[in-house]
Amino acid sequence: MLAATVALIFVVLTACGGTDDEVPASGPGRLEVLCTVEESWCRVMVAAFEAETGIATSYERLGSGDALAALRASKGSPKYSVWWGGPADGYVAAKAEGLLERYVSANATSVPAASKDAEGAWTGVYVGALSFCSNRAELARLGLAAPGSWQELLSPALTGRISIAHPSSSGTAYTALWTVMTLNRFDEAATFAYLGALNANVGEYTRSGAAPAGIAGRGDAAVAVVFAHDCAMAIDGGAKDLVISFPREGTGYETGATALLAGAPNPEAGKKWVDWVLGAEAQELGAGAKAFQIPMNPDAKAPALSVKLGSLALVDYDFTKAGQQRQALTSRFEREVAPPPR
Ligand code: S7P
Repeated sequence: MLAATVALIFVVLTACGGTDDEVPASGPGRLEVLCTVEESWCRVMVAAFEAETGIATSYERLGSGDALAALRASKGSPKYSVWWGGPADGYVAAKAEGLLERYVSANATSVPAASKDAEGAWTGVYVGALSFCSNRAELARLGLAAPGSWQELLSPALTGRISIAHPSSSGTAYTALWTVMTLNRFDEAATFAYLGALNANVGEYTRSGAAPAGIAGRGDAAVAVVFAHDCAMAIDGGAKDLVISFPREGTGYETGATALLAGAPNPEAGKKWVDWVLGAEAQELGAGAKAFQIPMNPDAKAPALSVKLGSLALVDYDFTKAGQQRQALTSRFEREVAPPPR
């Protein structure tokens, strides 16, 4: 009798114990992903993960700078369980601020050491290279060839005709800033002298890293500085007048990453997400969403329109150093070069 009463009290207490926000004790639960790639790819991934696991999954799309700001503002109790996409520099900065939870996925073994955090705070999922994405008709009108060096972007003929995102909001633009730092052997004065000169040719700083490809595609800029895969996406989407070129002195590249977040509302579902996005099958879904990044998993087939890294001069891009200096360099950019766009 006593045992039956105790059991009944236990059942009632258990049934009354949850709140609406709590993940059910049984069943797969819910997952919210902080997504830092193009919207179309976020949608495809979230739908496929939900179909595969039965976990009700949603996402919010924010650029790297805005994603970092959102994580800082909700430190310790984010609404998202995982962050997926965006260059690793942002993840390095997030780790330093205690915003990431370490998780070493069994599926991370094939990821090279340079493309993941040594302590498991973030893991690389794709690679992309920075490019110049130019409008042929505009170049012809200005009497220019597709730029083949960072110096050529300073041509007076390009005054007001370059589009690039602002490094405070955009991981793409921060990749460009750090590339210039690397080419200048980390001489900040020389880097900012270059960025100041480039500023004279920038017609518009966008918030989003990929947006300049669309602007150049419409002929509203002659040259966009974007990841090559974002230019390829615009060309594939109909902007046939765009042409991709690369700086011969070296271009920067990104390792797009993923991480479990500190204080994640559903860490178990978050870990499943990290495991899943590291798999070859999930990494091959990008092509269907016209996302032409190079998959990190060696078993995943790269889309035909992916950049061929072996054919490019790449700078020695140090994600750790880049992430550590992100805040200081973007603040200096805001003070000395241009304020962030609204
Ligand atoms: O579009 C895909 C992509 O270029 O977006 C990420 C990008 O950094 C996010 O946008 P922001 O530049 O606005 O932060 C890249 O990781 C990714 O390849």
